[in-house]
Amino acid sequence: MTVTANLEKQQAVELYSKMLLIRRFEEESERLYRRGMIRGFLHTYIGEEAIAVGAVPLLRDDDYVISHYRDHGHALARGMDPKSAMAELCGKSTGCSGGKGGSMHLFDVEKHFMGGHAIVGGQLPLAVGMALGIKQQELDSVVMCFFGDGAVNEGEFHEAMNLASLWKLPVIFMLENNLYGMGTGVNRSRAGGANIYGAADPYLIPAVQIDGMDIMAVIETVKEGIQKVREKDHGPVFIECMAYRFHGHSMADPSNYRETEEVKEQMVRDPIDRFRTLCMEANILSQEEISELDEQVDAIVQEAREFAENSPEPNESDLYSHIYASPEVN
Ligand SMILES: Cc1ncc(C[n+]2csc(CCOP(=O)(O)OP(=O)(O)O)c2C)c(N)n1
Ligand SMILES: [Mg+2]
Repeated sequence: MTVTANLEKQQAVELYSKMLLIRRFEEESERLYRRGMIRGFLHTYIGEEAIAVGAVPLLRDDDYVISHYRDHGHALARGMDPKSAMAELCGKSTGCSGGKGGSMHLFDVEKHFMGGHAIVGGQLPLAVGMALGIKQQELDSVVMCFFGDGAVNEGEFHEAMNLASLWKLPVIFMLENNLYGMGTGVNRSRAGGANIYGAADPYLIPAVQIDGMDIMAVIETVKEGIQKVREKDHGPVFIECMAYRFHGHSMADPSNYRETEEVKEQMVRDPIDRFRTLCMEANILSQEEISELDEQVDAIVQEAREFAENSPEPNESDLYSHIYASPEVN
């Protein structure tokens, strides 16, 4: 049986369109950054799209997703409106966080997309807290938590793994191992090297490592993981998705710590190219259909850009809303 044997045309259309939407959305956001329309930080997910698109759509509406600052892919895969995401990147009031969060703080409570967190590893204890809430309410929702290889060296990672396992909480830990944390290779920052999934062993959490740039592998593994975690008292699972980010850590990164050869070699694994080839070779999608989908995605992204450009900045009066403390204004 081939990997495409169970792939329906409609599913192929959805997976391809979603991955391409994320890619084109981020390419457009890079252009907007260069034009000064987007300021602050901008971390793209280019090269890693198969992880979010393979995993997130397998969840139910009452499940939760939480992510790190490289969050555009997870938010769009969860169904966030690209217009509201682009407006947020541009700091506009129509953005999902009112234009006050920016690229690293996308948020959509209705869709149970709980951010966008800039502190490396900061989302891990939050995911565990959310899962504890689910368990205490005796619900069967699950929490899918995305984080990078850099987060594994944080104390919070170990605290989160410990409590999630001890209390048998419904968390799917989705490690996106792209081999770098900013400019530092994982072999230079982690005792134990690049194969991280063994870090789940001391906490008795079942763990696997997969090719995170192969969307079919992501779907197969995550589907099984969700099923297990949803069982009462099963506890968490840990999925290490091996990937590579094609661009720098952020727009401010000239990326001169990686050899051009290495990047070129990794680009052969491009998840979108591989999936397109797979669908065409298995006669699931034709060249014409692919071209049509490409055009549709381009139109969505252009609409998002126009919406963001034409949206107003937040009002001065918004300065003091959605913050913890009420400032004393004299
Ligand atoms: C607690 C904390 N320490 C340091 C930083 C600075 N910082 C931002 S991103 C990053 C690298 C994280 O890499 P990784 O978790 O592998 O995610 P990736 O960027 O590769 O997706 C660091 C060190 C931070 N934001 N938070
Ligand atoms: Mg990394």
